[in-house]
Amino acid sequence: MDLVARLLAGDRRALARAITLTENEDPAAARLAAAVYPHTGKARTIGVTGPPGAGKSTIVDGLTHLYRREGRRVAVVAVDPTSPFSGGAILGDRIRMRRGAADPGVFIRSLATRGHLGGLSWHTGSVVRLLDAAGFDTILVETVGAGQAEVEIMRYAETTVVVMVPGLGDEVQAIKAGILEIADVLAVNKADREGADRLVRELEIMLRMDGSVGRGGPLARKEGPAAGSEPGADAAGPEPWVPPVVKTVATTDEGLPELLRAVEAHHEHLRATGGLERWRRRELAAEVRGLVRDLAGQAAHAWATADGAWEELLGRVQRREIDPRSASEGLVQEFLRHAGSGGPGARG
Ligand SMILES: Nc1nc2c(ncn2[C@@H]2O[C@H](COP(=O)(O)OP(=O)(O)OP(=O)(O)O)[C@@H](O)[C@H]2O)c(=O)[nH]1
Ligand SMILES: [Mg+2]
Repeated sequence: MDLVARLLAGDRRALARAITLTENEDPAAARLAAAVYPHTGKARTIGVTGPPGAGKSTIVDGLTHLYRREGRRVAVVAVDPTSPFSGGAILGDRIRMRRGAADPGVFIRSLATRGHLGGLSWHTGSVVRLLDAAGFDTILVETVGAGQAEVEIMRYAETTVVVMVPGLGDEVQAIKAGILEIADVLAVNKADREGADRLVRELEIMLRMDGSVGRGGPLARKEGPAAGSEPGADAAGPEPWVPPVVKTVATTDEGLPELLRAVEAHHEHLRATGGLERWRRRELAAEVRGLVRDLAGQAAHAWATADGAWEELLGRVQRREIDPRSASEGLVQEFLRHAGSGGPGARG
C-alpha cells in the first residue's frame, strides 16, 4: 500500500513519514498534500498560544485528556516560531505530555522551524491537513506567543485560546503584541497564584471596552461582516462573540472542563452563525492568493534570470536609472507578454 493509502487508513508511521516529508519540503510533499486534500475538512482545529512558560503544554495535555474521555481522536502539534534553530529535541521538551503518550488515539508532533514565517505557516497548515486526513478529529496546535508569527500560525485554528498568567505584566505585553485580538477564549492559568482575579477582571474590562476585540478582531477574522443578503440572515447580523475568560490551574486540571466548554461554545457559535464557512472561505482565499503570488513570483524570476535580464535590470536600478517599483512592473509585464505568447493558457 502506498503512503497515502496507509495514512488514510490511520497508520501512524505513514503519518509521521508524511509529516517529515512536508517539514523537509520534499518534492513528494506537494503530491501528498494534493492526494489527501479531498479527505480533509472534518477535524476541529484549536490553537493554544501565549507567553513562554504560561502553561500551554499543560493545558493542551489536560484538554487532550478530556477530549479523549469524549471519545475524540486528538492530535497535538507544537510549533515554535521564535527559535529558528531549535529542532525536535527542544520542542520535544516543550510538549512533554503527562498523559496520552501511549494512547493510540493521541498523536503528538512538534514542528521544527525551517525557512521563513510563511514557510512555517504553510507547514503548519499542511500538517494539520495530514492529521485531519489520518482521522484525527480534534487537532490542538500549540505555539509560543511573541508577535506576528503565532498570529500567522493561528490562522489554521478555528478557535484560538490565548493563555495568560498573573504577575508577569503580560497585560500590557498582550495588547502590544495584538495577541488579544486573536483570542476567541482566554485562559488565565496559574490561578493558584497571586493576582489571578485581578487579571481576569482587567481582561474582561478590556474585552468589553475595546471594540476591536470580539467585533473587529475575532469576529472580523472568523465571521466577517454581517451577511444581510443571505436568505434568512438576521438583518442585524449574528450576535458578536465576546471571548470568555476562564481561570485555570492546569497542573491540577482545575478549570479545564470549563475551558473545554468555552472552546466548544465558540465552535457552536461559529457554526450557528455561519461564521465557520465564511472564515474557511476567507482563509482558503488568503492561502490561494499567497501561493499564486509565490509561484508567479518564482516563475517570473526564473524567466528573467535565464536570459540575463535580471542582472541587467538590477544594474539599472543600482545606477538609479530606474526605481525598483517601475523595474518590477516592467518585468512583470514583459513576463506576462512572454507567458501569453507561448504559454498553455495563452489567450488571443
Ligand atoms: N503553579 C502552577 N504552575 C503551572 C500551572 N500550569 C503549568 N504550570 C507549570 O509551569 C511550567 C511551564 O508549563 P508548560 O505547560 O510547559 O508551559 P508552556 O507555556 O507550554 O511553556 P513553553 O512551551 O516553554 O512556552 C511547568 O513547570 C508547569 O508545571 C498552574 O496552573 N499553576
Ligand atoms: Mg509548551
